[in-house]
Amino acid sequence: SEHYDPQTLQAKWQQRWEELDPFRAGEGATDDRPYKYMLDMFPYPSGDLHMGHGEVFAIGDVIARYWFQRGYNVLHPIGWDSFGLPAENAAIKRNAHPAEWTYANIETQATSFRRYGISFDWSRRLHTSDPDYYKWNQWLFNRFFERGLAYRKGGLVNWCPSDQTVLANEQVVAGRCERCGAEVVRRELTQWYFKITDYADRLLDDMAQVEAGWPDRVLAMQRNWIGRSTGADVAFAIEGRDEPVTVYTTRPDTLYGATFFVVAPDAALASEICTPDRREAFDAYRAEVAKLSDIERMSTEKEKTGVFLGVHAINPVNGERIPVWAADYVLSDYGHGAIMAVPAHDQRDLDFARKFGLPVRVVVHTGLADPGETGEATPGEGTLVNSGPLDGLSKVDAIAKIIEMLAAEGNGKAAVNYRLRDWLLSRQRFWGTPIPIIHCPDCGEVPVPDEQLPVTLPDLRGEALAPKGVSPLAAATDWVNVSCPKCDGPAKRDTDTMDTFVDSSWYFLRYCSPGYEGGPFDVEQVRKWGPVDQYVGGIEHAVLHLLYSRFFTKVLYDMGMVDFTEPFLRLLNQGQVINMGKAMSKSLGNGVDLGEQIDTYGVDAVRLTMIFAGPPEDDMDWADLSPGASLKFLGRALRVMTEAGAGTTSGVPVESGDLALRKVTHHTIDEVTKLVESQRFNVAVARMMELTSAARKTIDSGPGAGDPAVREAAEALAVMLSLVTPYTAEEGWHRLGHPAPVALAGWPTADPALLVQESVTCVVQVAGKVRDRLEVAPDISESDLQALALASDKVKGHLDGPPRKVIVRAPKLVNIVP
Ligand code: ANZ
Ligand code: ZN
Repeated sequence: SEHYDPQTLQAKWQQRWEELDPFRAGEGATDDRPYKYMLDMFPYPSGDLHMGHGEVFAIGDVIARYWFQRGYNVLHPIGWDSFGLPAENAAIKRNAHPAEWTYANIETQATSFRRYGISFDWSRRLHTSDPDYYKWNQWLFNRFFERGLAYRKGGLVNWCPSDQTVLANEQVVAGRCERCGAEVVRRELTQWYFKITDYADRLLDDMAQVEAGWPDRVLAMQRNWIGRSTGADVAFAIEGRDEPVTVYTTRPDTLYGATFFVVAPDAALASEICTPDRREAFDAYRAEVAKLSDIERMSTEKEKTGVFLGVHAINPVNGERIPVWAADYVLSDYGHGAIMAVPAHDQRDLDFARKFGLPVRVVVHTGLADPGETGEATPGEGTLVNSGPLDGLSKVDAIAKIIEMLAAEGNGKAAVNYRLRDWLLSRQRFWGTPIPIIHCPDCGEVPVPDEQLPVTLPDLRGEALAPKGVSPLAAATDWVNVSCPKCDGPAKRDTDTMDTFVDSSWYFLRYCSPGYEGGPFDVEQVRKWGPVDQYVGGIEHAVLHLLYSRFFTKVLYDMGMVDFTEPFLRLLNQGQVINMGKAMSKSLGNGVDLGEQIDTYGVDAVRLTMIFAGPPEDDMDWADLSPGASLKFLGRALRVMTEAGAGTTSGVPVESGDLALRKVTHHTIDEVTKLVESQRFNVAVARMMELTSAARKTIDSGPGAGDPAVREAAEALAVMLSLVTPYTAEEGWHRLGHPAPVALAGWPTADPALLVQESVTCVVQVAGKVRDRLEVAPDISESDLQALALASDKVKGHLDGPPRKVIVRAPKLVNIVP
């Protein structure tokens, strides 16, 4: 038998595929195949492809290749998310331009992708750092600006002291920079924002459209991030202040239990109402709080701190005077930056009350012990007490009634609140899209006119890019100083660049018409291809990228540019590849190298190992897997295809072939089809392996390789294997005598006549004696079999009432104890 050498196969077929270009998405008017859009999250060009890429793209390729085989017109594009900090840091180190590192890495990855055999349409390749891509980021920014969805404001922002740039809330994970892990601090800065909060309700409500297609975990994370809650706004008068102060509460039913009032120390209100004798204490406290992150401030573990501001608030329902404090656990940019504190029913309020000796008043009787004594707040359901007209009501009824009462007096109303904040998009770094705004002393913020786009980056390199807290662009004075597009007077360009998440928020639309010059994308093409049918990528994007893309899609919908409101119908989050328990990543350097694995075992064995390791969502430990065994299997599979190709006697109809093998083949086709559709790719591979063994058996100890059933099995195997191991499948298909590539051979169909399962004889015993024999399906359920046995006349004749016990061992035995 022939030696199986993966490297030779790779060289041969990679070149053939490049000539044939079989994966180009069809655009012709005559192409009436239905459209499918398969998208993998595009890579960041940080170096060569790693094991994680190996996995995502192997999974995505199974889906894309299946669709090709099913006769769809498939769009399966590739591009690079090529702006960002690592390129800039590398450029500083090497005294080079970030583009040099970036585009060299892109070429490395592109070469690896070709070798990896992914079914991309290479003609649609894009790089977000190309001016003809980022031009459209700027164009879109201008549209957002016109619609009031891009605006500048001052305020406290998240600042990464190591990367020397601001971060969006979404990029701060547990108080640290999502990218470099440094502890994030707060800084006062004026920055550009996208008004994603305008879309909060739609971002929540439209999730119904993807409910069935997205992992529950991701849906939950998005819901949480948006964080819609319902409750009431309640106005409290503050003694000595003309205007009342509004608080947001999810529990207006507990209003009679408010025993103090808390203002965020960093809110303007705190400083405004603080009395002179408390000023010194307050200023010192505020300075301390400024050092803390929101996460630290909100932590339930943290010791409560605060200062009394010297004034009192008036409870609108009972006129009670309650002290006003400043405390860090109240955030300035959430709700209204002030709260009514109800220590009996809110744990943080209770911790604070106990620390500072403030009263605790139970207003909802829950049946649990007094929080003032136990230190455990009782936030649950119950019956209202100590609450005047609310007494005796349930929580829900009390909420409705108090809102009615407050509204009648003009002291409050029902309200909705969100955790979501606007998307901060300015970055003080170089390698990104310049914000297309010109600041004019007379005209203010003036967008660069569309016809002058793109605003390209000035040519800076090396030291000039070193982080210094202001954008490196600010130093490029020739670039910065321009004349105002409106009044022609001297003006300056905005020197910040956009968050690179802007680039990835719409790249999937650009793929539909990558060279289009009339706009970010050709609306007609997007109408044909969009939305993405299947998206594959990592869980780390559960909030960031996916939320931003959903937001962009909705804005583009409102602009009339797309006709759908959700960009990705189905989402698959692949598991991680780990090595001996440790997550693999370039930065940690504890990984197995994809290139080395391929050199040793070949592309197909590596891809097969990844797909066969388990369900695509599960993590896999490379140390537990055996690419060597995959390689052996591929050798066996190719031998079956080779022998079938050489052995077939022509002119013998397949119907006369070995029936047992034919049944296995058709069952395998049937099952693999269902398994691929339900994304159980590992089980599909197991079935292909079984088919290979069955064909081997027919060759060796059955009618032999010349039997037409062997050819039928080998051809089905080649097509099914092409989803996972394209090189082996292509070579096998070729040896079976087919001149055209296997990738477009067409998916095999199972003959229903060959799927009928034979019956099994089931013995029915009553009191240990055989009383009947039933012919049943081998996969009959226990309950069906029991019903069938009890319905038998021969059985009934030996029972004079309902049996005491029925023991069912499907499909072969039912034992009845009368
Ligand atoms: C009184 C109360 C009584 C509350 C009670 C809760 C339980 P979510 O669900 O996250 O929206 N809150 C309001 N603004 C705040 C701010 N700026 N910083 C910190 N906490 C703030 O939470 C809403 C609840 O969080 C509000 O309801 C308020 O406390 C607090 F038994 O008001 B509650
Ligand atoms: Zn001007």
